[in-house]
Amino acid sequence: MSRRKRALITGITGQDGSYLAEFLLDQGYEVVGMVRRTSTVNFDRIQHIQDKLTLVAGDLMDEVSLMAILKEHRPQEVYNLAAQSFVKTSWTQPVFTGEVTALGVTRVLDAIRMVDPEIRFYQASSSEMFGKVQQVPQTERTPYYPRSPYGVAKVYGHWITVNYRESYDLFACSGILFNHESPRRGLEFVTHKVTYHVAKIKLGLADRLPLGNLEAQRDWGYAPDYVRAMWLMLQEDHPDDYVVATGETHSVRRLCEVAFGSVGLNWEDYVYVNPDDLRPAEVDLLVGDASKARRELGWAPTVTFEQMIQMMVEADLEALRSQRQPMRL
Ligand code: NAP
Ligand code: F7E
Repeated sequence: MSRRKRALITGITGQDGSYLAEFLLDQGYEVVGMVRRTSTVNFDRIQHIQDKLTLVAGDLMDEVSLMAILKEHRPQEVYNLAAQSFVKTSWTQPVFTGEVTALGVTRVLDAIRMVDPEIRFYQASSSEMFGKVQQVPQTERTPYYPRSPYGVAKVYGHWITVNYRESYDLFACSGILFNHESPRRGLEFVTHKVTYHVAKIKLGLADRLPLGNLEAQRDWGYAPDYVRAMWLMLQEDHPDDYVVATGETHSVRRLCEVAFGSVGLNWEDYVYVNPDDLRPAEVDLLVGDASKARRELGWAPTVTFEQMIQMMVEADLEALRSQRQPMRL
């Protein structure tokens, strides 16, 4: 029997799943990735490492598939990154979001309880749980006030993780991660929407960028830094919950300034407010205090907001110049 550690990642085809898979492979893990059945393959983020992964079919909607995967592959660590993760869609698909993003967590936890309660479990909690913030900055002790069906679902996923830890003594951790981005970010999220349009405008392929609320403020970090924090949590002696954030916040307006400025353009010449991009309820300000993760995990971010936005603009320019689709177009 192999002595390499084995980890299961749900959501491996997503932004974080792909970076976590790379990170765990580098640490010497065998990586099993759960993918859902689709009519066309969507492995663009993991194509470059696909031959090093074991991909298995399953779905957070289907507990039978989760039990079977755990029984067959026997991971020591499970990272639950799968979710309906786009906040805006959670208003138009609130029940589906609840099924996957909330109840899906219980399905994974219960499969672990039944198949192998020694498994260490990571739950992808979110700063969206703070919503209409009750404290600035937000810590592990800040009360939750979610502002979207997604945020509400994540609060459920968070508390069921705490509950299974306390009820069944599972090694279950929850990372309360603030927004984190990269060139692999889905194009519907605001950072990548902006950097992709900047690249198109710079190359003469577009001339306008519609956006919603320019005043919203977010604590934006770099995704590869954040997946390292997930792993660190599962290496601790005791399971716990941690905020992961940079401690800096920027508005969407500032994001535009930095992204357009990086190619010598003035954002005000191109951006306009499109009412369709506004949300029924908004999270106005997020800024996290990651002191606990710094102190207990030795975690710190390595890439600044400005560096990350520049990196995303350059990746989009390069993809467009070589006539490739950027990730997840
Ligand atoms: P993402 O790019 O949207 O990836 C989501 C993943 O979940 C995809 O692999 C998707 O598969 C999979 N998935 C969706 N529904 C599923 C289902 N029913 N069964 C199995 N898999 C399913 O999200 P991300 O940015 O990597 O985020 C990872 C996790 O962290 C998510 O839980 C998200 O809510 C949470 N989070 C993200 C952030 C952030 O800023 N990125 C911050 C806090 C928390 P397909 O490829 O087939 O769609
Ligand atoms: O919006 C504003 C929008 O969609 C950020 C997910 O990963 O992080 C993410 O959720 C802000 C919001 O991310 C547009 O109103 C303005 O205030 O990039 P976003 P999000 O909603 O913060 C959390 C932590 C998660 O857990 C989620 O899974 O930007 N905004 N104009 C816009 N947003 C979008 N998408 N598009 C616009 O045109």
